Amino acid sequence: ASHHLLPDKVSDTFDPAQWRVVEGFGFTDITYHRRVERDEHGAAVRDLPAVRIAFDRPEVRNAFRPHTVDELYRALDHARMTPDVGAVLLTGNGPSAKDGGHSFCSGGDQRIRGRDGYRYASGETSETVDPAKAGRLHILEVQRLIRTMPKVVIAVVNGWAAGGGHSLHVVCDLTIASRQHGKFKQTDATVGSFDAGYGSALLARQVGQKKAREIFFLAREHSAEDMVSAGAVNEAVDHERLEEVALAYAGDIAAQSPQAVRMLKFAFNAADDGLAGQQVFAGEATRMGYMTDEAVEGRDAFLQKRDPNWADFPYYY
Ligand code: S0N
Repeated sequence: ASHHLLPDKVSDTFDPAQWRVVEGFGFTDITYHRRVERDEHGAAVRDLPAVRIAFDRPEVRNAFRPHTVDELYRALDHARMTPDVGAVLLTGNGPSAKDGGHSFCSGGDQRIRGRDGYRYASGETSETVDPAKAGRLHILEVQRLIRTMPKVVIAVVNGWAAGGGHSLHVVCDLTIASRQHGKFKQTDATVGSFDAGYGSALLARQVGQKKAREIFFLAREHSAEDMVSAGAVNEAVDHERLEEVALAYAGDIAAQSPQAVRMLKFAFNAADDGLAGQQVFAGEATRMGYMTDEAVEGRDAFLQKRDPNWADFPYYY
């Protein structure tokens, strides 16, 4: 019945008519929506193959605390395992009720970070923070999930992408950004942090070594249009059209073969991901191999306790 109701308008870029809440999670730090088609009465009649996952802490520029990262991982993993979802929009809610600031994500919540982080804890307290999690950069697990999930993840940069938020956009398959509010600033070095993995090395693949080093070493602000020119952002669009354009991307992706998109994503990753990239690509190749008569013969021969007969299977096609 709740599918007949429009969800709350969680962000200025969010069109409630396009979405339903994905129920059953009780998220506090993120929102999770599934795209729907509605009939003329506004009732959701069909799920469409896109989801929207958004940071929902606009008062701290959508910084993530450990609990936020846990929720983000669960939503992404749910999207990964939902067979009829082909694209994930990752974005930030807002603007901030406090000062009107727009943000995609400003990285790790600096009040709860690493050694002695509880001194500054706010929102999450020394009682509620799991010390093991505060000391652990499990946002890197989220990066790996985005990188290896067999779906296209689109960063929809509606405001600041800073620090670890900048790195999240870098690891996404595609990025579109608000022309008016999308801002990019790699502040890791400013706060004594350093994403020495995808956040830096993959950025250098996208924009070149000199530009990537400039982005990190100078920690300057870059506009959406600058980042399009640099090669790190696919498109800068007017803020009020951000979701519409993101959904058009998701729609075009849904028109392609899921298997082909997945193999292409893993192929694009493979060269930079070493053996881990080969393993992900090879896993899909093996899954396809299992569907051939040849692999079925190998399995059946084992189960029937006989020698396999490869006579029907050529060495060269
Ligand atoms: C994003 C920036 C540039 C926006 O500037 P603007 O618009 O002037 O807003 P502010 O007034 O600065 O901010 C508004 C309010 O939001 C709070 N706030 C902003 N960002 C954070 C944050 N990351 N953590 C906590 N609070 C944040 C401000 O304090 C302000 O609050 P009030 O109104 O109460 O004063 C600008 O805000 C900015 O530069 N932000 C910091 C960006 C940053 O350095 N991020 C961290 C970089 N490093 C990482 O992300 C690596 C991962 C990581 O840190 C981590 C993650 C999990 C576990 C551990 C770690 C770890 O490193 O140890």
